[in-house]
Amino acid sequence: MKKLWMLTAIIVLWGCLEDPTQDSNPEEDPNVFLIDAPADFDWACIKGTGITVNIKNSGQITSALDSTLVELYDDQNVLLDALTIYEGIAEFNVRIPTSVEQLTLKVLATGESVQINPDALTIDYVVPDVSALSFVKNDLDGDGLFDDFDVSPTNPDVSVLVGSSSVIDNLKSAQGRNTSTSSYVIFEDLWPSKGDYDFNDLVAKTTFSWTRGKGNYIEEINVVCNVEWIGAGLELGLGFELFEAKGTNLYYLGDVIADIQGAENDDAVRNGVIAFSRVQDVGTSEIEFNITLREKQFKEFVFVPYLFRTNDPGHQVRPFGAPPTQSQDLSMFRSYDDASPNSWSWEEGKKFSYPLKGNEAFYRTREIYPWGIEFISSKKFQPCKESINILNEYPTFKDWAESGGKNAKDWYDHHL
Ligand SMILES: [Ca+2]
Ligand SMILES: [Ca+2]
Repeated sequence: MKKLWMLTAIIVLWGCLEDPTQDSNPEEDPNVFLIDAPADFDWACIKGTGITVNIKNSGQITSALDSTLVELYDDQNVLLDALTIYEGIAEFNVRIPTSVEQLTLKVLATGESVQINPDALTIDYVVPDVSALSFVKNDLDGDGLFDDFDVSPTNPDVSVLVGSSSVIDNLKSAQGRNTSTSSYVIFEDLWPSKGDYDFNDLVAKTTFSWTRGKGNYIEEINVVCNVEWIGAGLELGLGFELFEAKGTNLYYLGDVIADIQGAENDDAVRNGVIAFSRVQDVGTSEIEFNITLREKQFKEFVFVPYLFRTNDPGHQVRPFGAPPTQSQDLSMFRSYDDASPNSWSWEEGKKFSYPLKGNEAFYRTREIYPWGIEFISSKKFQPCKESINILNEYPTFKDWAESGGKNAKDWYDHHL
């Protein structure tokens, strides 16, 4: 009988250890993270969209605007991207907030602006009158873009630049463009255990700029990374993995980075760049790095962040639905609170829909909760106070998640 009592006591004690929240009633504790999100919710605040612009005249695709520029702007009039028209076509692939409902296409050769739906896969732009076009058809550096549109008319490696890095600030202001928006990533760092959902263990803001050369291929990428908040007691590093992007898909590239200035290559992750290895060393100072690419590798890109333990780089955390990097310790999946798949492959050319959803999604709990969330905002994000969960500081977050991302798409712009 005594043995049975002891066994009962151990079971009760074990129950307490396993679930420290069991005493609190979720209905009564205002700081419990309780969300009933749809099973296929991907926690995405950003959508990848592919928009093909066909330049047309008399019902046919025309090359009348070839070697001139077409630009795409968001609803805040921020330049998203710019492309040289080749054979009457320009193919945009941009990442925009899911809240954006209208984009503006600007055709520089005609000076016309057209409002477009971001979900439109194809746009026909009709040249009103080909005979009225009056631009000078001179391409001094032979990069495929006429001098009057070329940001650097004597440099064959640079025809277009997008963004606001210090390197290109002068050129940008000369063109009268707005500064670019920034991507944010916010993390809970206790993966594979759940944290307190204040999502403030690391808050990083990243701003990308890039140059395009002949054929619209990306030549150089400039990255400015600001750690906006560190709530972590752990020693953490932050890396970015580079992918080619087309619409909602990401593609694994070969080894495309020729040179990095201002940051380190991650030897264990193909096309991985380490912004910093220990956040305590950099604090909230700005980190800027420049990546030079091998020739003609890709036209559109996405960097997916990975948070890692300084002293255990295989222990990583990524935004919901990001696949693991090559250096993630796969044996950690499905341990503690994690409910990710436990295998993945990284071969060149492999594509996947980003973010991965449902049973395919990595870095998710059994309740389909995330450890990391990304968003794009032109406003300054307010990190949550320590151990106050995000539901309490961002009042529309719950509606956003429970509606499967249909409502309150810009929850991150509405702090309490
Ligand atoms: Ca040129
Ligand atoms: Ca040029």
